[in-house]
Amino acid sequence: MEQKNEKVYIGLGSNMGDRLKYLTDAISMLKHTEGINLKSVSPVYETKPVGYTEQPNFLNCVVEIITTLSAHDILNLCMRIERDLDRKRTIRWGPRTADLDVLFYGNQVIDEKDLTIPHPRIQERGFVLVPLVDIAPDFKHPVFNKIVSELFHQFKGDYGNMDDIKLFDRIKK
Ligand code: X6L
Ligand code: MG
Ligand code: MG
Repeated sequence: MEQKNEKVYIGLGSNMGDRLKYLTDAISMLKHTEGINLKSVSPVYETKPVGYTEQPNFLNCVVEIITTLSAHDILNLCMRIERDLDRKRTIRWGPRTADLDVLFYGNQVIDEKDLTIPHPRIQERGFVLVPLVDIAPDFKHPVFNKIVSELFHQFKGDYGNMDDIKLFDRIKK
């Protein structure tokens, strides 16, 4: 039987409590899931909040995994990890212990009511693009047909404020 492995990128964020521990625990939970092989963990950046700005700074990073799980399996797993890490959904775009967003699922384009892949805002968010460039500069966005380093170059011209993002730490794989 055919067993497909997909390269998947997940963006992680935290801006409550022990932010680095929440990111580390989320990555550990991904890594210990059957059907997931953790390939790469980007550096962790401290970033100014975007969207709803009256909240604490975030820590953000991106991981690459190889997986036999479906896109929906990955989405459900990310939501379960958020719940296990005590994420409460009160204010939209408000503070959270752990946020896991599926950025890419291989080169697949998925547009369903509960799941849009690639994540529709990758190209506008420094806190996603900067760590993504670190681990996947040559990965091609399947909608824009541009590689991540090109999206980042464009971001700096269109939206970017590189003062809003600073290298913070590293998490061991
Ligand atoms: C107008 C209206 C312009 C809304 C932008 C941007 C909304 C980003 C939500 C927006 C708008 C978001 C993080 C964050 C959030 C994070 C940092 C979001 C969802 N998550 N800021 N803000 N890191 N630095 O992970 O991304 S809320
Ligand atoms: Mg998010
Ligand atoms: Mg999210």
